[in-house]
Formats: sequence, C-alpha cells, structure tokens
Amino acid sequence: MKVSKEQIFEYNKKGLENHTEKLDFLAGQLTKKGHDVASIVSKLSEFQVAIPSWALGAGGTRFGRFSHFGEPSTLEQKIDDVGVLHSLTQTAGAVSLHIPWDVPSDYAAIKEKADSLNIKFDAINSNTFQDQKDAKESYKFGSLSNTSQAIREQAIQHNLDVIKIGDKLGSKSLTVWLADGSCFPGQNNFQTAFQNTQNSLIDIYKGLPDDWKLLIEYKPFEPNFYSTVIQDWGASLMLANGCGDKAFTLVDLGHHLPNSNIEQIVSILQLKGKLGGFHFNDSKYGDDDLTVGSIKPYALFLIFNELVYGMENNPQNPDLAWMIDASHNIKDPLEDLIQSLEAIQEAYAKALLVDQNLLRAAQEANDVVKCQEILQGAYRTDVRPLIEKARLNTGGVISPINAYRSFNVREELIKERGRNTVATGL
Ligand code: LRH
Ligand code: MN
Ligand code: MN
Repeated sequence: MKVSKEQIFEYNKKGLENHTEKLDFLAGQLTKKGHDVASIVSKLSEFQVAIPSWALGAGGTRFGRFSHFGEPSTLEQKIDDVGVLHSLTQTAGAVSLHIPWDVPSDYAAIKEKADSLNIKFDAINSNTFQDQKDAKESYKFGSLSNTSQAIREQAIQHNLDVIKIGDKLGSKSLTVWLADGSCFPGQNNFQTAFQNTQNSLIDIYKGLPDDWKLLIEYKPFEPNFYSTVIQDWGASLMLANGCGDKAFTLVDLGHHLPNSNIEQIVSILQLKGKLGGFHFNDSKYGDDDLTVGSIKPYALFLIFNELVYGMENNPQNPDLAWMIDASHNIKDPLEDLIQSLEAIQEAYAKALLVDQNLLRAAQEANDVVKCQEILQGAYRTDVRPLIEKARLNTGGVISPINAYRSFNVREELIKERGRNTVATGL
C-alpha cells in the first residue's frame, strides 16, 4: 500500500479553499503581533519524529490484544507503514528499530526501501528485558545490573551487536532502556546494582562509534514494582556522566511519577547539554502509552516551550532524537500515530508563538500575571492552519486522519496482508 502524489493532489483540492481562508486570517493576526509566519511554518515542516517499529501493530495489555488486522509482520511491512504515515503527514521521516524484533535479513533491500520512502533510521533500541531465543542466560533478575558477570556480559554483548546492526543502517544512536530493578525490599543491593550498571554501560560506550550517542532512558517502576536501577533523570544523568561526552539522558513522558515537573527536567538537562532524546506519549496514571496530547495537552505545550527555548539558547545540547513511544489497544495504530504526530506539531507550533523576549521581560519584572498571559495566549491560539500549511508545503495532506480514511488505507492493508496478521514486538 502506497499513497501516491496524485491521490494527495486530488484530495487536497477539495479542502484548499477552506484551508486558505483560515490560514490567511491566522497569518494576518500573527503578523500583526510581530510573528514571522513563514519561518514558523518552515520550522514545522523540518520537524521530524521517529516512529517506533513496535507501535505499528495493535498494542496490548497483559489482559489481551485486539487486532486491527492488516498489521505489518515483517520489517519491510513496518517500513511501508511508516512510509504511509510519512506521505500523509510529512512528519514521520524516521523509524526507530528494536532488536531483536527487527533484525534485517537483507540490509541493502531494507535501506533501499527506506530510502525510496524518504525514511531514515533513527536511534536503535536494544532489548535486555526479555529472554532471547536460544540465549544462554536469563534476564529474569536483571541484565546490565545483574549480580552474575556472565549475564552482564551477555547483555553488554547484545548492545554491542545492536550498535553493529544500527551502523549498517545509518543509525547514529543507541537507546538503552533497562527493566532492571527489584520487586521486593531487600531483593537488591541498590549500590551494587547501580555500580554494575555503570560498569556495563561503560563497556557498551567503549564500543560506540565516534559519531554515535548513547541514550539512557529512565523509568520509576514497571515491570519491577519496588525499585528500578535507573529510576529517574538524576540516575540517568549520573550514568551518562560516568560514561562520557557521547552519553545522554533520554526522557520518556510516561516514565515519571504523577505530577513530576517534566518541563523543568528537560530545561535543566538542556542547560547541562545532556538531553539526548525524547519519547512522546501521554498518560493518566503511569506509563500508559496513550496518544500524545490526549490527556494533558497543556503540559505537553509547557514541555515544548522549554524545548524551544533550549533549542534556541543551548548550543551545548545536541539535536534531539524525537520518537513517539505510544501504542494502543483499541485504536487503529496508524490513526493513533497520526493523532500523536498532530499533537506534537500543535504543541511545537504553540511554543513557537511564545514571545521569548516579552516573557523574559515579564519574568525580570516579576510580573507573574503577564507571564501567564503570554504562555496561555500562545496556547489558546488555534495553530492548525499553520500545521496544514507546513504539510502542504512538503507534499502532505491537509487532514491526515481524514485522508487516511478516505483512501481506505486499513482496508487496503487488510486486502494485501490478510486479516490474521500479528505484529512482532510488544
Ligand atoms: C519502556 C519503553 C522503552 C522501550 C519501549 C518498548 O517502557 O518505553 O522505551 O524501549 O518501552
Ligand atoms: Mn520509551
Ligand atoms: Mn514506556
């Protein structure tokens, strides 16, 4: 299933008049306020978010899984799906693979397919939270932190193998997320587990090519429910500092205890030049992996406000690896991802509307009310015409969800792949 340029052209014709009317009005208003609309639109067009290979099939809970059928069952098909997302949205120009779920059988063919769809290989993920087929050692009691040297060595070797796979595809970073931790008090010696993890990460870091980054993800609980070894950004930052300049902290929005001030975390990490990557999703209770922006869109905007500030003011921080880490049980996964991509663009566009100079002046004058007015003024703007324009400028569709449905994408995928497909991965 491919969406053609002609299909997109014909589809856009219908909505163009309405879009232009809304855009002209908004652009006029924003220009009067001193915004450079063309520059905002081009920043939106440039912003690309990686799609994780594991979000393309219906997600699940431990209680069950409900298929939407026509899901990809091979790496080729996963890349095809990202291609569909990218042709509609022009925002999904990268894929993030998970090893061993996505080991390519033919590297040249996979690269060629991705190239033809304009898709890059972003951060590659290792997996030491599941036991691998035929593996000698088990990760039941942890991987990089394990008390057994043989288990740690197996987990280190897996990460080194993942780097090699990513290197062949053009990836430039390795994301490590560990499930390591404990379920009951006393089960682990916190210090030993942390030190083992640091030493293992240093061994992985030594195998990192010069132009690569090591991204260290944290998470406070699940699947371990008493402690995790890398529980928060502080632990991740300490480990990254212990590895070296090419190691960074990765923030996943769902990996915080309730009410954590995530915008403050990303801000300080950027100040220190140590924010490496970002996983988008939304949550009500824990690591719910819900559609981005579906629960706390204002919080997402506040995070973007800090990210935009950091991107403009913190040259010491590298470009970030952006990825969606959401997957859902009851939505068509591609529709879910389109909604997430739109929510990200929306929060980004609103953050670009914050007048940073005005905000700084109000902060310096301790004008608390004005500070809030500035932020909320940007947040309350309906920026959707800007996002539509950014998509139109790069060959996407005015309304991706609408187009996805009118092109009968899911029906076509089911025709091609059959109903009984099972996505590999989570
Ligand atoms: C862990 C996590 C992490 C993994 C992915 C499969 O909760 O968010 O990023 O790699 O899920
Ligand atoms: Mn994640
Ligand atoms: Mn997660």
